[in-house]
Amino acid sequence: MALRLPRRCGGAIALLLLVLHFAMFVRTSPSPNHRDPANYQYVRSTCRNPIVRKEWRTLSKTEQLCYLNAVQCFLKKPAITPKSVAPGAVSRYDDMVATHVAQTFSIHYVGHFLPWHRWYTATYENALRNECGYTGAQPYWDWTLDMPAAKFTSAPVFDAIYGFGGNGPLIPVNASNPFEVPGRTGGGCVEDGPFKNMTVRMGPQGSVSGNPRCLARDLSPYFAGRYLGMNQTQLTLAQPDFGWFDKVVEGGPSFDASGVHGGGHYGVGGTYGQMGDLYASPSDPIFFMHHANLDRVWWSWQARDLTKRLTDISGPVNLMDYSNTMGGNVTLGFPMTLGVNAKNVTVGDTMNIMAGVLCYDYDVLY
Ligand SMILES: [Cu+2]
Repeated sequence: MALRLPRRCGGAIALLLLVLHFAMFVRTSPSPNHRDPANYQYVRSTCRNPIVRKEWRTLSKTEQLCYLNAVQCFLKKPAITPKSVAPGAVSRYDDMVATHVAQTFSIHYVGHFLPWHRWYTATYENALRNECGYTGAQPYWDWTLDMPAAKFTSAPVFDAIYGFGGNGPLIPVNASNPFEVPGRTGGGCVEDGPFKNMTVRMGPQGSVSGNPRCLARDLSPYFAGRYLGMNQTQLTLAQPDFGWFDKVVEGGPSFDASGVHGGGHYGVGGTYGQMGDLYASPSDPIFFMHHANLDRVWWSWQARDLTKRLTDISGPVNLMDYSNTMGGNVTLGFPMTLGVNAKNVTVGDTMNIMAGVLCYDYDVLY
């Protein structure tokens, strides 16, 4: 199926600027959601015109197609990762996945999990804009709007034309497989949508040598229903400090201990889809929609008390080392890298989405 190309993605710049201006004008009055109104303006001191991230279903059809078109472009751009680092990387998209694969065990279940993925998502957003002519902001997927579980598979993000396509056909799991995600319904190659013929190359597991395969999904409405509802999101937002907040977002390593993070990954990726692969999960373009919303959860939490939470960071340097037996806690000066994809930054550089290396906002916060 050919992707229906939007007629004028770049030509919409003037209109977009108008919309952004309007959005900014609207945001100068206290918003209906939980921002810290006394402090929300000062955080923008070095970022006068943030691009505004919006929920997928609120974009116009043209905006949706422009975004999907930019992702297709990025999938075709040649890789820049040296062959010695990721021999199998062919596209710029592979460059992004490769750096996630290579760092898997140093960027999850650590204090800088959220900062690293904030910088990673912003870098992807910048690449779509700078290298593929996209003029909008990274959209987000607010999964709470697709609850309860019975509504999950009809979420707009899974639309075959104005979305990322849907599930794969059911592939049974051997009964002894310990990684059988409860409620899984697919597992095969995605059968419709713009990524039906996408070639995934990085992974599985830690491999960056190139293993061409299809994009697979294994939707579990049941699993999504357990972790992606407003109740779990509110529980997350109610945490008193960053240490607890991050733990509740990430959850534990087993399916039964997931938070909103695992809810999106296993709800979409199940057992056989890339979204369920801790290493190669960014292979599914829906990854960035999910992580933009996780970032929005974090920013929503920060915005409720900016004075404290623009600098509140903690959590282990080493994987799951919550009692610090292997090392210490992450601090604002902790360095992070995305390899060839972006300049190196520190955790502190990513704490404010409207300062320094970051300049975006969200239309609505939780
Ligand atoms: Cu990740």
